[in-house]
Amino acid sequence: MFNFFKKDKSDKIEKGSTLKQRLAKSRQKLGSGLSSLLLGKKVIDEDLLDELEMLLITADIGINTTDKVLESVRQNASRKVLKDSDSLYEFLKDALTKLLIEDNQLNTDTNETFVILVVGINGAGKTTTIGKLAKSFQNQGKSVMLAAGDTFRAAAVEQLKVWGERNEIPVVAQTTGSDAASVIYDAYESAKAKNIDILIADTAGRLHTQGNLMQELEKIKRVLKKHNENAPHETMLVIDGGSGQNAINQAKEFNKTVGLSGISITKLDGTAKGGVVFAISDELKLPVRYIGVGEGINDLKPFNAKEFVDALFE
Ligand SMILES: Nc1nc2c(ncn2[C@@H]2O[C@H](COP(=O)(O)OP(=O)(O)O)[C@@H](O)[C@H]2O)c(=O)[nH]1
Ligand SMILES: [Mg+2]
Repeated sequence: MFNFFKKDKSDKIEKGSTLKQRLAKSRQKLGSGLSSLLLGKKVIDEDLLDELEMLLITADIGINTTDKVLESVRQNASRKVLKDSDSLYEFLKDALTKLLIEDNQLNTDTNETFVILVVGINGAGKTTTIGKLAKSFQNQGKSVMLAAGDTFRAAAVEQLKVWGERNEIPVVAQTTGSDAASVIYDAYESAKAKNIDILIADTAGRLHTQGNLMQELEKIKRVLKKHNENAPHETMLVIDGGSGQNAINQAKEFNKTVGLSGISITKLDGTAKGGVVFAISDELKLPVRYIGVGEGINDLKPFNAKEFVDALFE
């Protein structure tokens, strides 16, 4: 779970720390793939468009989004707006950027405790993302509290507590098996009483097909809302970027059942499936709040559309 415990940083230094370096695999697939396919003034014909389609799909941009992009390429090619494949390269970069939502930032400035409820399947990176987020809010001078809402596994509660102690971030927890909604509610009461700026609630991993567990999330939201109709201020889904098209289905299902306000995408450092970020933005129309590009505490970046596209293409 919390690999910040690992002391060995050699891996990080090798990988390099710029976004471009961290996204190297996706950059190789998408950026280099497109430049070798398109640059060099080839004519735009059906063969080239077929190859382009294949490339976009294998870069995990998804069939729906790829269709949409290709449709606009065809229209512009037939209107002679696109004269050759070099102009197509620039056109695609632009078209992909437009699929992303411009304003993705999570604004936590309120005059009350801002509550972030973090949901997702097992292993997506929820707890790690919470640790990174808590630290970054703390560095910005904000007071943070965590709620150990993953009450299924003793280790999950314990690890969050240990991590919280080390980082001087209070963690509200109860014994394993206790009701997640009541843990989170208690944490909320405590955070409010102490004027904490941001409360981040962890939850147990679940699949959208697990009805009882999805109901638990609904209950958490209901209990919070009873107290303050604005809470949770953010319901954030964490998904593993390496799960490609599966990530899109997860996002759709979670959105349908619990209602999301933002998505964070982890593990983009280890995968060539980074194209999924475009598909998620396009199909869900939800902001991508943060991207995880490594296991270290500083490896969570607020998502910025232009920076992301530049890191893949420039
Ligand atoms: N490489 C990499 N690993 C990550 C990232 N985010 C999380 N992980 C790893 O994914 C695994 C599962 O994370 P965890 O937070 O326990 O997932 P949870 O079950 O959703 O709480 C851990 O080994 C994390 O270190 C990331 O951005 N990059
Ligand atoms: Mg966890």
